[in-house]
Amino acid sequence: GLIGSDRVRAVVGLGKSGVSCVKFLAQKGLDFFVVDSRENPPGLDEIKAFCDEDKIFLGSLEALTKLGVTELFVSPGVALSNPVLKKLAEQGVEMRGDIDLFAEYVDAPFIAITGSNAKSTVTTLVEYLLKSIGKAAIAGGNIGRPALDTLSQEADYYVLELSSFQLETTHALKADVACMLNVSEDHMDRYDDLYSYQRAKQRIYRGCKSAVCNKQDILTAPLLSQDTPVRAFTTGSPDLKEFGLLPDDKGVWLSKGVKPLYHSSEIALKGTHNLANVLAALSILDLLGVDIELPAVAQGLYEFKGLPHRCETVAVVNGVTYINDSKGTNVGATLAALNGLGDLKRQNIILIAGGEGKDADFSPLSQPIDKYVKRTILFGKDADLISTSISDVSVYSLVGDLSEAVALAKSDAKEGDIVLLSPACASFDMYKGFEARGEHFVELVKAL
Ligand code: UMA
Ligand code: ADP
Repeated sequence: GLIGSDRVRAVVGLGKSGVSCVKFLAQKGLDFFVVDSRENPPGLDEIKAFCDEDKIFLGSLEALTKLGVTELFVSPGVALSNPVLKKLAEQGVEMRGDIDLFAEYVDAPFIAITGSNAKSTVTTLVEYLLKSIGKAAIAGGNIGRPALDTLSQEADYYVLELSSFQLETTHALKADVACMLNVSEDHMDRYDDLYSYQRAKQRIYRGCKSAVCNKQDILTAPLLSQDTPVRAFTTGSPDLKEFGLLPDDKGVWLSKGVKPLYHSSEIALKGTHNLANVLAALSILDLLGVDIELPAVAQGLYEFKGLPHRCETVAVVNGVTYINDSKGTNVGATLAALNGLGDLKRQNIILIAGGEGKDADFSPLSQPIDKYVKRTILFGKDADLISTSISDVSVYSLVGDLSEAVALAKSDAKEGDIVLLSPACASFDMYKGFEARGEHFVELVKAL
């Protein structure tokens, strides 16, 4: 059509997001260029059917400066601080992303979920609960299936997991429910400080119809007009309209205000951090107008056991429990795992950590390590760096790889102990991703 016909678009990056943008724009009959800094980007073969070869520029982003572009769809893996992009932005070129395109075209209600941790768990749980009550729900975004790809299927609800990188290039999200779960340091190799990272995450609330935030994490608090409905969740006792926990002698009740809804013993997900995740999911459903006391919701909570690689029990060998938390790729996740699994009466955990630290500050780990960990076993690129943060409080060993780490953990562990892989780091120094690292751990444990 005429609208936007004067735009000159380019898709920047040919990973999963770039490929989804190419296919989507092509299906809409819109013209675009494609640029990737790599000579041989992963999505190249997949886009050939949707894009003429003379529109594809590889090996550098420099081509963008010569194409007269007005609008870019920048992949999340490409930093907006890239010098070429920075210069174009200064010249008024719009920096958009796949999520902005999704928001422009989606025609069903959608939920957007961000946070430093628990995004995938809550996204999957919301999708699961909506399906349990008979709704067609499809999850996508940072969780792995690009948001635009979900639009090829009709749905009652789309459930998007969004990263700070995706939100940086999203200008008008207008989610039906926008939820920020928590903020703790991550990706400090891409941000100047915690606050610029938090500012990116706060964009989730732009134009939203309703919002969910974490009462115990001020950085998640939305700035919205008074008439936008907001639900806060907390692992403390809830005020009116809040979701929280009310204790009894056998555990806690997940409650809305003073009204108990579910007992913690009925919920398949374990650990206080996971109860927070369930409360967040219930808050979202409540804002969608779903009756959160429906038997189908109860059944869903009873069944949903969480995702692999997130505090997943692998095996109990000689009375020692081996737990795979390979998705613990930042300090906040490892803190949650230690606080969730630690025994206040003794140091019961042997922690295996390390990898690509993304310029994180590891010092917050020292307190729970002091409380709960009897030995820390470190491997990977930033093992040394972590050791300097914990050497005062913990016995630690530096090992060459995960297989040495598991062997050492086994020789050290006594009945009743937990061996926890929760690296507080990304895996890319030694693995293709957190899944490969977690699968390697599972393999090593199964061989014990
Ligand atoms: N790259 C270049 N040059 C380019 C373009 C990309 O070198 O011109 C590199 C990037 O530096 C990066 C890699 O290619 O190392 C992949 O980047 P990408 O933007 O092409 O990634 P996609 O394949 O599109 O995958 C992205 C998300 N990846 C990132 O944000 C890095 C995926 O999240 C997401 O599942 C997918 O879109 C679908 O929406 C992954 C991730 O690691 C799981 N996310 C981070 C996290 O969860 O911590 C934010
Ligand atoms: P994300 O998609 O944000 O990475 P995941 O659900 O995949 O979130 O979980 C990532 C890591 O965070 C896992 O190690 C998991 O055990 C941990 N985690 C889960 N829930 C919480 C929470 N509420 N607070 C902190 N960490 C959490």
